[in-house]
Amino acid sequence: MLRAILWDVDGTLAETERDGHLLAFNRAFEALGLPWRWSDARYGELLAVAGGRERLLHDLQSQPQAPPAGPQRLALLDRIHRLKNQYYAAIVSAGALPLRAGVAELFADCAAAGVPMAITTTTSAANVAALLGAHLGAGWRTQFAAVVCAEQAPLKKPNPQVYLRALQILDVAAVDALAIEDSPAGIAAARAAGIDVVVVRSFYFADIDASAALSAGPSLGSSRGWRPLAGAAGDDRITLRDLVRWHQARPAIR
Ligand code: XBP
Ligand code: MG
Repeated sequence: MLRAILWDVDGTLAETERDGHLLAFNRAFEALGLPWRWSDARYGELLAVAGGRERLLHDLQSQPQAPPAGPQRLALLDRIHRLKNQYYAAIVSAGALPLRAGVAELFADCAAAGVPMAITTTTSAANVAALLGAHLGAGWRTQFAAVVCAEQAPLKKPNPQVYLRALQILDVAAVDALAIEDSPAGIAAARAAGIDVVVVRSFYFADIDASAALSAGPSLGSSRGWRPLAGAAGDDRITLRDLVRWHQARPAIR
């Protein structure tokens, strides 16, 4: 029985990578007088590394203008990452990062049906609070039975820690939960925790192999383009009914 929906944040709730973190990283590089910028394409490659700080560390290793490995490099890393998060919060509060289509409606479906929701993300609690506070208001936290972020789950996806912590807090068995994810690392993390996954394709992960997922499609805001088919009840978006149906059918789908 479907007893909890676990939401990834970046790429799933909003296009935060393309329209938030990437812009904010480049603004931080500029503000600190650093000579490099990340292109869309380069950021897409770097997304193979989960976690903004880890991603930056990975890139600094190949930046010829970065300080050599050691305390100086780590201090620069922390300055960039801190400033990036300040710019990210400013982008969010300026209203430049809308929720993706269909997300708010699925939140409402879960609330109406009394299905608990959790946030399961590798980003920080502050970034989550900025995004959800902007869209759901100051009381956003009350809409989620669990919020598990980088601080509570430092082992980042594809490690299953974030999902295992959420299941523990919710007191729900993996088989009774469903994750909504957009990235290969996120799918792997949920599957490693024994949780089935619905994949909503995002800008940077539009063409990923979603064969480990129960279902995949381009947008929660439309029932078109989903495999297995969505909208059986005539809905023109992904509804809780679709999630329940896919979850019930999982022995047949996998
Ligand atoms: C998201 C991430 C995050 C963001 C940046 O992965 O990897 O690290 O890119 O946020 P997922 P921070 O969607 O799988 O949770 O800089 O706060 O890490
Ligand atoms: Mg994601």
